[in-house]
Amino acid sequence: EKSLYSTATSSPNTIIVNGKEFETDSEKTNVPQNILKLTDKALHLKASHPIGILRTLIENKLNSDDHAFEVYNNFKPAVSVFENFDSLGFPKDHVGRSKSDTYYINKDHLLRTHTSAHEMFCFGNIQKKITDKPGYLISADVYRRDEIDKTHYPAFHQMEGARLWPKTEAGQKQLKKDISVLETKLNQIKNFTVIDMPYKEETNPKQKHMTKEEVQLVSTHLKRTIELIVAEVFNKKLASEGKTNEEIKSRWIEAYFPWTAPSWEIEVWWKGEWLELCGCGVVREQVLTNAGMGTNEKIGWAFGLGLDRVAMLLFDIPDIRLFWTDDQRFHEQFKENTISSFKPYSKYPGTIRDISFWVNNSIDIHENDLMEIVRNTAGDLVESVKLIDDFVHPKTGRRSLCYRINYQSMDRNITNEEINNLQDTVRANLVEQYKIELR
Ligand code: FA5
Ligand code: MG
Repeated sequence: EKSLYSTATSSPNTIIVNGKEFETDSEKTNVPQNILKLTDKALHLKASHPIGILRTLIENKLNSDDHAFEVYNNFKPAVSVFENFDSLGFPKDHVGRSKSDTYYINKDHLLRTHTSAHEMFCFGNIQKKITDKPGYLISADVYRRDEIDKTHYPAFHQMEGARLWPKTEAGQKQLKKDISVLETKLNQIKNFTVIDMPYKEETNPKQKHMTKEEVQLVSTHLKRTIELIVAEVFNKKLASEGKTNEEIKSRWIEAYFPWTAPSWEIEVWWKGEWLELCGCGVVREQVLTNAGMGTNEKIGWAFGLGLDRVAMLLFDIPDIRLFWTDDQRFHEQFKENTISSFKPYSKYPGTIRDISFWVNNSIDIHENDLMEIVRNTAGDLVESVKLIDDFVHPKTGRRSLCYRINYQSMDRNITNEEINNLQDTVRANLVEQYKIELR
């Protein structure tokens, strides 16, 4: 019998991630081969790939004058549960830790779900004076078990940023100076508006060890930094379309992250909707002390920005799966340091297949489990999977689900026979693993 987790390159009880071997276990291991294959892609390092172009654009902007940020772009995606969750203060029962949301390599290791997994290490480098820069930027691929559609893929990219100042009078003076540099730059950008609200401690509590003024200063520097990134990126897009006078509108909303307080998210108005770009906040002291710093030593901020959706809109990319294609007709369209508009090379028609079944009441099936079976079977030939019917039979009390799968290739025609085979495999796997009854 073929196990989901066995590979040609390793024995059944181990898996290899970026050349490193890990023991698997029956309790936690749930990372499939088609996801492991993505861990070697490093799209953010490709200078003429949209993700790489966007990363470089933001790095250059942030490091343009004072070079305050150490840049880390080579962290591998296999990290410890401690790095990804514990070091950041995630509660033990946080949903993000569940197997239905996260790809586990084994009980102690997982594919990072966000670049914040490296905060402890990078703050540690500041503490140990391995770098003399007060801030850092990390870009990397991250992994989450998720639904499938045009804007969701189980792998995407984030850029993490952070910056610290000494919690002293001299530190505050420096912080004020740094803020005025940012404000001068922002004042020169005429087509950018931000909706922001005064800081509200009741709904977005600060940490006890910080004064109100410290929170005010750190968060002002944080917000102005992110606003500058947003203005830069969206102005590049407008310029590439010759629409330099168009308004860019963004807004700040309150948020919550276990390792920042207070916390926010920024959204940008684009084509009629608010697009969530980035979560951020004032770094909690626990993260700094976990990295070896003393209490009351430093204060600062951190942010985590999603690169894929921004790249989709900057380069007019209609489907997030295109980033991962090997098709040259995609790659030949992009050039280093250049924002350009993607021209779809061909569109093959999709084919819809529905699957209806009675759920087995004694075996839990999470929607992400179904997504994964579909993806393991059909890979990037799945365009989307959607729940179209969910009902409970009034007499028997049994639950019936119906999912609609759209099979579509970005680069070739798929035959009916091929789709039938895929669909049969999906059905058989569902029966075998979740003991459902097909209808
Ligand atoms: C985080 O991942 C936090 N680590 C961000 C952070 C860092 C907060 C440092 C505070 C301090 P969140 O899950 O909201 O937060 O993801 C951050 C960004 O990644 C989102 O704003 C969004 O732009 C992007 N993102 C999240 N999920 C997806 C997805 N499935 N596909 C594409 N982009 C996504
Ligand atoms: Mg979010």
